[in-house]
This record gives sequence, C-alpha cells and structure tokens, in this order.
Amino acid sequence: MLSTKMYKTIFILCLSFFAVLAKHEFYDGHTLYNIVVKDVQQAELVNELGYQIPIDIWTYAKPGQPGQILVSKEDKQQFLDALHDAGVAYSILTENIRESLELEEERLAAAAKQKNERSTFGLDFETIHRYEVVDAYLEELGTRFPHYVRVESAGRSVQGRDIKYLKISTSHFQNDTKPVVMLQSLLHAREWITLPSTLYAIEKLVIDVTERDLVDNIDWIIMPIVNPDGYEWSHTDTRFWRKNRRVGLLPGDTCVGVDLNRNFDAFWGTASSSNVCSDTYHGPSAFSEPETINIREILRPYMSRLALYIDIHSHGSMILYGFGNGQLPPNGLILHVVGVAMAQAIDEVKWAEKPNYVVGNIVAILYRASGGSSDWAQLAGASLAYTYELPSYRGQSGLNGFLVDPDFIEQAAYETWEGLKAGARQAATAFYRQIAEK
Ligand code: 0X9
Ligand code: ZN
Repeated sequence: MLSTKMYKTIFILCLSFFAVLAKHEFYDGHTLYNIVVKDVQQAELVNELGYQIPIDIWTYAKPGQPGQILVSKEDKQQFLDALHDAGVAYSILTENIRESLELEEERLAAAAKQKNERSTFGLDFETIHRYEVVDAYLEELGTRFPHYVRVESAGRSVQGRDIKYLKISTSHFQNDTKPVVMLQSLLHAREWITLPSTLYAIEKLVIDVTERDLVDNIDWIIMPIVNPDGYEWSHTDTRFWRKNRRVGLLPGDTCVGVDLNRNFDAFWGTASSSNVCSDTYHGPSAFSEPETINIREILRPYMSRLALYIDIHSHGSMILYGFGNGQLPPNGLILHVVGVAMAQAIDEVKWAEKPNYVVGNIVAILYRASGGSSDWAQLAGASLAYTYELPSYRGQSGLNGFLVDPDFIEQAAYETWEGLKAGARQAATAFYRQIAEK
C-alpha cells in the first residue's frame, strides 16, 4: 500500500510532468521556414504577408539573404499557397519548433546543473538567468561595491516589477566633464542572448576589472532587463513573446502588449503597426509605456554628456544606426566609422564560421521602423546611438534564431563586450576632444 505522502509525491510529479509537456503546447506544429526571394518584388510580397496572415517574421528576406518565418499549423496552408502563387522558393528549417523549445529548455537546464562553482562572486555565463536572479544580483553589487556602484530603480513595469539598473562611476556621476555610456538589453522579451552581454559588461566593469581606463574615464549606466514582464512571460508561457505585457488595449484583452521599440518618440507611428495584435504595435501614443518612460527619465539628467547609447537586440550580426525613416543623422559619417570599429573588434574574436557583422543605417540594412529607442536617443542628444543585433547560434544542436544554446552564451557575451569597449573608447575620446576644444 502506498502512503498518503507517496500519493502526494506521485501527484506532484505528474503535475510537473504535464506542466512541462503543456508549456510549449502553443508552439506545437509551428514550422520555421527558410525563404529565398529572387528579387525585390518577391521580398516585398513575402514581407507584406505579415499584414495578412499572423506569421512571425524572424528575419526579413532580401535578394541574396534568406528570410526566416515561423508559421503556425493553422496558418500554414494559406502561407504556403501565397508562396506558391508568387513563385517564392522555401525550405523547412525546423518542422516542429516545439521540439526545439524542449531541446533549448533541456540544454539550458543541464548547463545550469553542471555549472562549475565560480571562485569569485558573480553570475555564470552557462545559462540564461531569470528576472529575480538578476534583480538580486544587482542589489548585491550595490552592497558589495558601494564606492563606485549604485543600484537604482528606474520605476515599475506594467505588472509592477521593479526595473533596476546600475550606475557605475568612480565619481558617483558628480563629475559633469565625464562621458556617459548607456547599455541596455531585453527591450524585446524573447531576445534572451542579449542579457548575458550586459551582465558581462557589468562583470568586467565591477568584479573583474582588467582595463581600468574604462572605469576611470567613463560613467556607465547599465539596465540588463528593460522589459521584465515580457521577459518573464517568455520564460513561463510564450517563448517568442516580443512586446511588454500591457493589457486592456482591446475589450476582452484579446491582444496584449506594446512593442517597446516602436513606442519611443522618434517619428512615432510612421513605420509601425496600429493593430494591437501585431508584434510591432506602437501603443496608444509615444511613451505610453512605463518601460519606455523609464529610459527617458533616467537619461534626462545626463543627455548633455551621453556619448554613447547602445540598445542590444538579437539576431542578425548587425550594428544599426538611425534613422528608421531612412534619413541619416547629421553625424552619419561618424556613426558609421565608430560602428565599423565596433564591428571589427567583434569580428576579430568571433567564431570563424559566423558571419561578419554588417554596419549601417537601419533602413538600408533591415527595414523601416519608427519609435525605436536608439533613434530617440540620437534625436534627444546622444552623440552616438546604436542598436546591436547579436548573432544567432546555428550550431550543432540545431537551435537557431532566438533560441539559445548554452555553448554560445559566454562567447556571445565576450565578443559583444569587445565591440562595446571599442565603441565606448572611441566615444569617450571624441567627447574629451570636444571638451578640450571648447
Ligand atoms: O525591429 C526592431 O525593433 C529591431 N530588430 S529586432 O529584430 N531585434 O526586432 C531593430 C530596430 C532598429 N531600429 C532603429 N535603429 N531605429
Ligand atoms: Zn529586438
């Protein structure tokens, strides 16, 4: 006879087994397609399909550059018919993305279990850490390094999570003649690989400082989780969630969330979606969301010395600058030069099989997009503002796109830091030169 305690244990085991099974059920039968377009007409047609069918375009197809599109079981027929009618070639990258999601979860969990005990204080780069872990870590950094680290709260998210960020400065931000560099990640919830890159920057600026000039000459603001509600939702429910978790946009809450990278005050609403259900929904007005207001407000006192602003996204191995309407900022040439320096620094240490970084104006390289954070920063007074698109993995495990393979986490963080450092140094040099000339 089984005891009541054993029954309870079996019951709990069954529950957790079904919870794991149910977790990625939403994605069961979703297929990831590789799309090859012959010309610009085909590219436009495929990209516009996104307005007719609820497909998830991971990479926009261009002649010479295949696109990646995730399509649900229900929408597959309509999608494939449209491709056939237009004569667009495609192949299947992942037949059932749910299997990849399960693989990602297993690999990350195994890596977390096996991780080596760290000899120093800090977060490891073997797995992707959740909001609460990062939040506690930031607090701890503030306590351990009070001489040059301040942990501050930018405000709350839609669901009330505290959004913390670090201010790293040898002069507690009191010296107005020092340049400020701002780094942020996870504005888009599903772009998990971006989190270790800001955590790595923190590690190299606070715990394992090997390049003193970076802390002596620059004041840093680092916000690792800009969109904590969306981020947590991408862990607990919908892995490819991109937006924040704003509700009440439509009666009955049929659709949730604002794309925070369409919500900043930069040509707001001109190249984004007004459809609440779209992944690029811009929100009811510019800066309608607490998560975007937070960024604006924490930078407000430092705008005149904001030498570099970098919003880290994934994926695509790109360094993008403004503007999202195709117009170049007045300092376009300098933006390009510093962008190239950052890209070269990354390319020098990247894995050989990875593509080189591409640098340029967002419209020239990707697409039109309004309300972007880096466009806003550039317009609001930052000397140099960029969006990074970190690489996707595409290794042996077959995980790609937004899916993270633990084997790539530390490398992605390390190589990105090489780019960030190159940018920060160039920005600081330009800033000090300007001060000297005044
Ligand atoms: O579309 C976006 O928001 C970014 N790409 S992503 O795949 N991470 O969603 C690129 C935004 C770049 N925007 C500007 N520089 N304006
Ligand atoms: Zn993004």
